[in-house]
This record gives sequence, C-alpha cells and structure tokens, in this order.
Amino acid sequence: MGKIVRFGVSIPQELIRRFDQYVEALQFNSRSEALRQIIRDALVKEEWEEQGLIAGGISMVYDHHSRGMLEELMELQHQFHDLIISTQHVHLDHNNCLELLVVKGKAPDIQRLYNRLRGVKNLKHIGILKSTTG
Ligand code: NI
Repeated sequence: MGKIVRFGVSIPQELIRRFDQYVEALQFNSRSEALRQIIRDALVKEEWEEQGLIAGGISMVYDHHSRGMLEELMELQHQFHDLIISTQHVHLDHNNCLELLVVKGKAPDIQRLYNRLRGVKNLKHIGILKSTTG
C-alpha cells in the first residue's frame, strides 16, 4: 500500500450515527476501514460500468442429470475459453453440482458470457462475483 493520506469529512450527525451502527454491525475495526472498503467497492463497480478489464467469478448450481445441460454448459465454456481462467467443479451431493468459473476480461464480454450461461435451461442458480484485476 502507498502513502496514507488523512482528510476531513463534513457529514450530518444523523448520517454519521447510522454509519457508526453500520461499522459496528459489520465489525469493521474503524470508520476509516469501513470507508476504505466502501470506496474500493464503488471503484470496482465503476470499472464494471466503464467496460474496463475486470476479474471475477461465475457460480452455477445444477442437477447433473438434466438432459443436454452439461453439453450446453461445456459448449459455452469452450466458446468463451479466452475469458475463463479456471473452473472448479464440486459434487455437492448425489444430484447437485456447484461449478465455479474464474473469469478475467472486458466487463461487457464477461457480462455476455454470464447472460448466455444464465439462459441455459434447468440451472438451479447462477451468480456473479464482480471483482477487479487490482
Ligand atoms: Ni458434479
């Protein structure tokens, strides 16, 4: 981490009271730590909106007995192979699988991959983790 800068913030009393409750509820060590996290989250959100180079994850839960679904998922993953850094497949129980794709690329391309996967029939759940390349 680089040099630390201190700055003053003017804020309504009611807002700081609620912020302090938030800091305590989420167990941040300090206001500063909470604020740093909020700023980083905002910047990552902007990276995704500004179509920059991003990293993240896509998770999927499905019943591997679903006919045709595995072929479709595999086909899509090959089609978007340049975006997928790694995949992890966990057999949750007799029927259910959890698959996690770690992705890196341009935000709109990742979004396109996510949309295509979400369109696969019989997925039980799909989620996206929007992170950053740093
Ligand atoms: Ni499995």
